[in-house]
Amino acid sequence: MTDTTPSSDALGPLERTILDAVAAAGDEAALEAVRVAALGKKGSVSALLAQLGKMSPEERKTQGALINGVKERVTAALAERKSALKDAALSQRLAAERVDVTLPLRDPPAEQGRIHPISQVMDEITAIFADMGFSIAEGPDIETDYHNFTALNFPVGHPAREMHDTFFFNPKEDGSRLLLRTHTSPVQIRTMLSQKPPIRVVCPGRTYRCDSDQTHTPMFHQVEGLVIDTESHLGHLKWILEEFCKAFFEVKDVKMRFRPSFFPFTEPSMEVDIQCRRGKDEIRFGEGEDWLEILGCGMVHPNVLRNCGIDPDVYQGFAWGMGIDRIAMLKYGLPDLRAFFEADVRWLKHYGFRPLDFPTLAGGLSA
Ligand code: 2U9
Repeated sequence: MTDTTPSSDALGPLERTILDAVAAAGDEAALEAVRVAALGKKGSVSALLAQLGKMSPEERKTQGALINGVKERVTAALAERKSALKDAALSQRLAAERVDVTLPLRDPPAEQGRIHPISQVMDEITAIFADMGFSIAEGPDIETDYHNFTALNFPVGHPAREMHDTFFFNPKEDGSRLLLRTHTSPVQIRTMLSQKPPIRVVCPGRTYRCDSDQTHTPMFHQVEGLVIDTESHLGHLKWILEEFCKAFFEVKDVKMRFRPSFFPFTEPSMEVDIQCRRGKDEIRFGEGEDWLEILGCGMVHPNVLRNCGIDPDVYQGFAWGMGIDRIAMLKYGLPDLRAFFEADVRWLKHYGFRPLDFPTLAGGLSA
């Protein structure tokens, strides 16, 4: 029978090898591999323990004490290394996930977004008229020839139709053709067709004309207003427009000048200038000797009332219209009309308005 008894001399190098491997294990997975190789079912220390059964009682006593001593020290070393590796992993994770709570907060999305100056000016204008008791009405951008022209007293073939440089769609089978509305006036036509007087509406929206140069863009914005009642007259119109201009330009007083003009849908028709002072780089309202044209207006033509089923012998009213883009540029000192439509976020960050600062007459329009 061969002697399988491990000598204490053989146990020493084995224990050192295992303890070195324990110390060298760089993570918990490597350490587990060392444990299995030593103490697992087929491990080197387990193999030694398995031999105890074949020994004489005397040998078993001495060898058992030696091998179990190795097993205990290896087990203790494994536990100690495991705990050290856990601590190191935790320290590493804490360092990687470090948060500096003293850093300033990043702006939430609602603070970063900006309202486009045109939207801001539309909101300002509608806030002023809503405060006077007007409702806001909207309608489609794609209109019929009837709502955009015929109902507004533009006779078929009349040169005023040509002045609008209309974008037409291809004609339908019946010869009729849709168009991109050239003004927001069809919204008032739709309002008069669907509501009975008294009517007080303002209609903000996009409008389109086939025109593009330094001061015109093919898509632009308008706000129009309409009042229909039994006794509404030019005195009311003048008061409304004066109150509007004072509120919009945020001045105490403003002089206005009404000049005769022509529109097919109003009679009489007028263009309105407001007093201003033109400086080198700025324009001031409510002072100075210069004039700036800001809107057109007039008494609604009896034909327009008739076209909407309203009896002009009973009802009368007035209307006005203004372009928003130009007055937005004037009010907020925006130098270039084209920038409105370029969607440049750097421009919007500079000229845009904070979304939570709503324009109100009490809180300030441009606050
Ligand atoms: C109805 C009846 C009458 C709206 C009006 C104007 C005068 C006007 C221009 C201002 C600058 C258009 O953007 S602009 O070029 N508009 O001068 N608009 S009266 O009159 C109406 C509207 C609807 C049913």
